Amino acid sequence: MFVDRVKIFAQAGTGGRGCVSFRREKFVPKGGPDGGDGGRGGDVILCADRHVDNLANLFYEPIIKAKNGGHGMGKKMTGRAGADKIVKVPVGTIAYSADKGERPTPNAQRPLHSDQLAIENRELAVEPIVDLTRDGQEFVLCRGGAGGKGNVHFKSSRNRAPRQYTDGEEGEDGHFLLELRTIADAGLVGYPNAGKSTLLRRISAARPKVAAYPFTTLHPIVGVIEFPGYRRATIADIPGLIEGAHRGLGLGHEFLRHITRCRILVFVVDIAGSEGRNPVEDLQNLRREIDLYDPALSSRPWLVVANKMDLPDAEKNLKAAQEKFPRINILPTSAAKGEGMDALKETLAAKMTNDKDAVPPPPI
Ligand SMILES: Nc1nc2c(ncn2[C@@H]2O[C@H](COP(=O)(O)OP(=O)(O)OP(=O)(O)O)[C@@H](O)[C@H]2O)c(=O)[nH]1
Ligand SMILES: [Mg+2]
Repeated sequence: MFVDRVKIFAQAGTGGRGCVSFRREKFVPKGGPDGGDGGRGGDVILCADRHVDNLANLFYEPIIKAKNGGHGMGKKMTGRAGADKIVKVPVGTIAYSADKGERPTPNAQRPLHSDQLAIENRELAVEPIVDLTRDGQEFVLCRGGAGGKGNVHFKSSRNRAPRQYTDGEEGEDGHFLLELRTIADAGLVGYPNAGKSTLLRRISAARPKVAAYPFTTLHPIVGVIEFPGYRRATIADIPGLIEGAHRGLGLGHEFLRHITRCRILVFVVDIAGSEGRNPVEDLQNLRREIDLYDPALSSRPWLVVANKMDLPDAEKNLKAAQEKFPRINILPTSAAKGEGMDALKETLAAKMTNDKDAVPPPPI
């Protein structure tokens, strides 16, 4: 299962209690206080890991607790520190605070509708706490409590047999919303059945499912393209978009969030119009949907892949598209036959190294 939004409850460990104890030893009368401190509680730490590709592990285990610290002991022994809880999350995970006081309800099977989520986000109206964008990046989500003090700390000339101690501090806790925004160099955007997954299979080693029905791809899949000279780029296949996605039609805008962090948008159209569609209109609709989702997205560098060139009518439609978008790079391909793949790869490589286009996407 692919999960890209999840609510969790995290609780760091409580510090151990300080100890009240007195030194007892042969020939050492009134040995004095020797109660040690409590150990610290463990932290809850988020760690970005490129080998994790979604948040499903947290979906099944939304309550995360780190271990408590051990209590202090006699002979000035400090209690053991509570073990940290390290939660592996995919690179591109953003954490928001979602504290409304309640415990997380079991996560709904499918994340809520995007508009609802947008409202929920606005309700939270919070800045992200952290954005984990690098592999191995760590963030302490909840800090463990410090250990309490043992009675050795309370001795003084007037208080020679102190019985005071302090309890350990409570660890931090809270509700958090974790959201994944896939980070890739390029994102494939297109209508269902345009051939996005077929294209990704051709140019990378990724193996998304391909079938002749709409919405075959249900969640983003990232592939790696190798360019000559040991250069590589990541490319994300996003589920098909349809007109009215902003109203929640099809899979809605649910997955567009994953292309907000792609540097280049690759629009894939079925140039043959094989399902009675007009490719030029398709392209305009896609651009509009992107713009409705986030106007900043429509100003990203983009190119068009005119797929299914092996079918009749493709040539004619390609000419029409080129006339309509004269300044845009339109690459004719046939993903099924593997034609035009080298040109596409070259264009992508050039676009990625081109300084002007290589602006890093905004963090969120
Ligand atoms: N004739 C022809 N058929 C193609 C070409 N590329 C893809 N197809 C076919 O189009 C159908 C849909 O391909 P997919 O790659 O699953 O399309 P998609 O864009 O990933 O679709 P969704 O995942 O549903 O959004 C499949 O039956 C492919 O075999 C092409 O270049 N020529
Ligand atoms: Mg697909």
